[in-house]
Amino acid sequence: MTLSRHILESQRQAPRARGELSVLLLQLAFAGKIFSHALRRSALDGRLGPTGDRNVQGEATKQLDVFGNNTIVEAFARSELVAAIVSEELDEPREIACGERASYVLCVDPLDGSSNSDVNGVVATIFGVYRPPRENGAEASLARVRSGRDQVAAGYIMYGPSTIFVYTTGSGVHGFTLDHDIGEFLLTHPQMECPPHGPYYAANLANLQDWDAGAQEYVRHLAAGLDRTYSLRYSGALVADVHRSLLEGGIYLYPADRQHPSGKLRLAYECAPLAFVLEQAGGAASTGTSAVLDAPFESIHQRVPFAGGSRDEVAMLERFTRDRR
Ligand code: AFP
Repeated sequence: MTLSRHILESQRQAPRARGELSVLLLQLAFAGKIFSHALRRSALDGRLGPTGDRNVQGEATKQLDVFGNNTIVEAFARSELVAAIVSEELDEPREIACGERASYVLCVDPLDGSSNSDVNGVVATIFGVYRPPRENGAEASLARVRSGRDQVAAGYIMYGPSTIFVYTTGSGVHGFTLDHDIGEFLLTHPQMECPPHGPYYAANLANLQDWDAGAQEYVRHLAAGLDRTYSLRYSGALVADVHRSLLEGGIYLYPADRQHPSGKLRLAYECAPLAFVLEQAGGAASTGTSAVLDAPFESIHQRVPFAGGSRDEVAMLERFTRDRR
């Protein structure tokens, strides 16, 4: 089963669908193939290392951040598929010429885990496709998005030993592995289900002293292995850690800390898309107090505390947070 056939078959389940979302998803997969090819050759082609610039968040950008961003923007620049692209690497949303008739806004983190890129570690592209309410035919814009619940599709492309495209349109989560020989994503992980609990936790423990008391006690509780034994796995790429939780169970968390009082991860193009995937697979994602998908949108690069993975571990974190408020 190719990704294209899978997307077209899902489209048939929605009789009023006009096919635009299908083409949009296929265009993302196309960008993923280009990026996957470039990543495999990045050391050979001199694409590793920093650019010397900083993005709007003040983070040093890598050449691959710029390449990933340009690949996505070019894949949509002359299409009428999206009205705008919001990206971690763009200060402002990129309005797409001719996109004014489009119903969707695309939010992307082109290169999640960029600190891994120079050490041949796992990196990923995260995407959320939003359909904001359009009163009186107004143009689709992120300013009209109320929360992550306005997503109609979300997923990620993970560039590891193999390249995997994982997506949801609200009817389960499906994973496809790129067969480089034939240039197709093929269904390898149908109807992914996140185990209700699992043996892993992922967090940057260097920040532990700066978290709120609930998060600190929660992680100490997991590490002590009082209910079950938990092993620490932290890759430096949110997607890789969430993907592990999705397949084998467990939790990834990046709580607020002194340096990041609202958390480090961005709501529109990191947390909400992964929350949609996790919920669709039977897992959960929380800000520590409520569902990430219910967090109201305020600005394009807004950050939130994030915990995502198996529903038992996420519920336990919420209990610790509540008890220490
Ligand atoms: P980038 O998207 O800028 O690469 O950020 C990576 C990330 O958001 C997430 O993927 C990691 O889990 C986390 O940051 C790593 O942050 P620390 O280096 O502070 O642990």
